[in-house]
Amino acid sequence: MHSLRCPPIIGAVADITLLQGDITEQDVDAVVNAANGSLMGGGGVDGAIHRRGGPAILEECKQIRESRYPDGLPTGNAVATTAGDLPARWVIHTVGPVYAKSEDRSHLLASCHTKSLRIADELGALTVAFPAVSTGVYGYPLELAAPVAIEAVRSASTGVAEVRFVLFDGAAYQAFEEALAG
Ligand code: AR6
Repeated sequence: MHSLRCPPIIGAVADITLLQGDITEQDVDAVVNAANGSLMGGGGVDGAIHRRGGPAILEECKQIRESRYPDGLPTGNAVATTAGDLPARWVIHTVGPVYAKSEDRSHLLASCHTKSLRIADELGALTVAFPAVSTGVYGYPLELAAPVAIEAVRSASTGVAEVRFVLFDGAAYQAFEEALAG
């Protein structure tokens, strides 16, 4: 039996959808993890993904650290691993910026989204779920992060058909709804 893998349709834009819920339950090709540079897990969405996805994710993260990023994954970058026991096929780990009042780090937050979509294209993922990167432990205000995330996805040239922002609570959902309308 032959299988044909189509190249990503570069030049296309993804449909953006919003959902209030838990990203670990999403039946998509890839879920994006709001990781830290160590790739060794943590709290928030990172903790939830590793808990529900099981040890296979951490194993692959360790290999990536050893082989490609001995000093850790730089902020604004992304790498992919298996999704282990999650419904998704892959986890794309990205490192968002820690919010700082004294410095505009929005380009790094935008980069998390464009680089994650680039990895999704390399994998052939058609549906990708993002959390609200940097808006938890890393302190990025939702009303600042949401428009950056939406604009980065809107302007990305990608073969991904659907980008689903999965927002954990009502406040995050509202911020993304306003950014999408704006
Ligand atoms: N599904 C969807 N969204 C979630 C979930 C979930 N299961 N759990 C939390 N959120 P955070 P960051 C939301 O802190 O700010 C970790 O320790 C949460 O409400 O997970 O990028 C890492 O290891 C918030 O809106 O990520 C890093 O050290 C959003 O996900 C650091 O936190 C992001 O919150 C990264 O901080």
